[in-house]
Amino acid sequence: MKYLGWAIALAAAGLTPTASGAQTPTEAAPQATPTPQSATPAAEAPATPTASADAIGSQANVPATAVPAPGPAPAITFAAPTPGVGIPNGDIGIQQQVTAVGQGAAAFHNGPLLIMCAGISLFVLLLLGYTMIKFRRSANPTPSRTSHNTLIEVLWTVIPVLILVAIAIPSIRLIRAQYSPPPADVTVKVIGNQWYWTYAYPDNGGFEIVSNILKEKKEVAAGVRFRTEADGPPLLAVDERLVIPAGKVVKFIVTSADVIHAFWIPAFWNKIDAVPGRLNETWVKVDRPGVYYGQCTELCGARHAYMPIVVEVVPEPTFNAWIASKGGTPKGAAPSTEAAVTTTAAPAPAAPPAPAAAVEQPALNQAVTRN
Ligand SMILES: [Cu+2]
Repeated sequence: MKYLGWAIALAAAGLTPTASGAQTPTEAAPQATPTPQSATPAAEAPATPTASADAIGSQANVPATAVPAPGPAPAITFAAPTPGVGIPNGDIGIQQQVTAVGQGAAAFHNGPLLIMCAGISLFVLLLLGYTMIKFRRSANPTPSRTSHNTLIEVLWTVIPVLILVAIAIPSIRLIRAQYSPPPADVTVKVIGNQWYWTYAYPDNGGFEIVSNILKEKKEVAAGVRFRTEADGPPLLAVDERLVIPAGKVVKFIVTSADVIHAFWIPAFWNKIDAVPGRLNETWVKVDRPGVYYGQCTELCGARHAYMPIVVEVVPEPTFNAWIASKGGTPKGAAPSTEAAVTTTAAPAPAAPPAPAAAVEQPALNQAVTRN
């Protein structure tokens, strides 16, 4: 019955759960106002979400019967995360990197740096042990008076210098790569707020989306959108994802509307402060479509732990369609009226297709929002 209620609500208002205010309450961000009719000018859109040209593998979570034809189709179905990629999975060490800078940095850390650290630690430990045993008091009743040894002093100065130079050269090369962005294909302005993120696409019509954490089912009232497994793990799932195209240089201009936050997606190897009144810049180029999770990493107040970041990397055609569905304009294109997009990432596991699951997951239909 609840399921039927959703279907009726969709048909009557042309709204998806998020658009109808199913939003994390209280401190939740001001949501972009949905435009019930014009935002989804797809009354003729196929009733089956998977009929989208961009559906590439994972199927939409809403069965065909959930959308009463010929009403407006639910707009966006996001991909589910891929275990082990872009998401913490309990492993120690650095997350699998999906950018060239990240891969270089992780390889440098996991290879030469760890080997050097372990070697130096072991050497110092052995030296200490040797000294403690060989020069113990009982074996040396008359202590040595040696105070200088030119050779050793030169060695313990020169060798650390060489080690530091060996670390500095690849490190500086990596820093230069990180802070010398190639010309951007897409620009996203990232704004930290207490305690949510907004993402604006200035080159694509300037629309802005608001991204709030998704609460657990038991924390929200009936009918309000809650987190599902397809959204991601607890405390990391959001209602609106930051969508970027695969294989393109994406520039992030990062700032804040209130206090200092930090924008961090571990799989991208980028962490940059969001400072009020200041524009910081970082960039990524991700070839692998998928869902990548991050968090605010600057203590920014009481709900600092509740402003996660979710980036979904999609093929460029899907990205352009998503832009259009948000009321934006794909770069270099005339304003589009396309809607009813299914954004999916290739390796994502299919979400449960059972109607019962759809009842439990009213949230997967993303609202079409526009400014
Ligand atoms: Cu923050």
